[in-house]
Amino acid sequence: MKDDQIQVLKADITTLEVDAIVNAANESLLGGGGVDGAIHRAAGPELLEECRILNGCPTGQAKITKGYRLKARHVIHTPGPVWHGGNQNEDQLLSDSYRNSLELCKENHLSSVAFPSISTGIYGFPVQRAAAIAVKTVLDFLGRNEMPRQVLFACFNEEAVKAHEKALQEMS
Ligand code: AR6
Repeated sequence: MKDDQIQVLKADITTLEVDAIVNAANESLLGGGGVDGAIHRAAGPELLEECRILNGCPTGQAKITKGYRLKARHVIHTPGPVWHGGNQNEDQLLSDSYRNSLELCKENHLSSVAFPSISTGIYGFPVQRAAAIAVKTVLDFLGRNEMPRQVLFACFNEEAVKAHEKALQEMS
């Protein structure tokens, strides 16, 4: 794996110029708070119009739209799991969110994608545990597929940066 294929950044994901940014959405896909609210504000109302015709999305699955006023060409919307203590399939569902988002990149020939730390805000998933799942799922996928070529972890705070860097050091 090339050194720059995975990067951890402290960044507002709405500012990134990549082929796709991933939205930590909810099953309605009709917007919300956190990164979801920020993405909808930055993309403009056309994003919500396109989301309305998608008829929602189950937890762990992913759907793609255009990026509208964002610098990113596309938004991949995935509802991660709500944390219920760890015994309700949360780890698998979080991995599914990452893997299904990466599958959409592959299907749509998207080279670069940025992820927020899915489920670790309003949905309460512990950050270190989530980062380990995120990094493992991305490494597995990149090891088996040509696309995407570059994955960015767009962390909103220092705790998330440290968690992803630690997971990367331990696994790569
Ligand atoms: N750029 C990057 N990361 C961000 C940004 C941003 N602009 N804003 C927040 N984060 P959350 P969830 C980080 O709560 O836990 C919504 O209402 C944040 O610090 O956005 O998956 C949806 O509609 C945290 O690390 O998403 C759902 O109802 C991470 O993004 C629910 O929240 C995820 O936090 C989803 O909850």
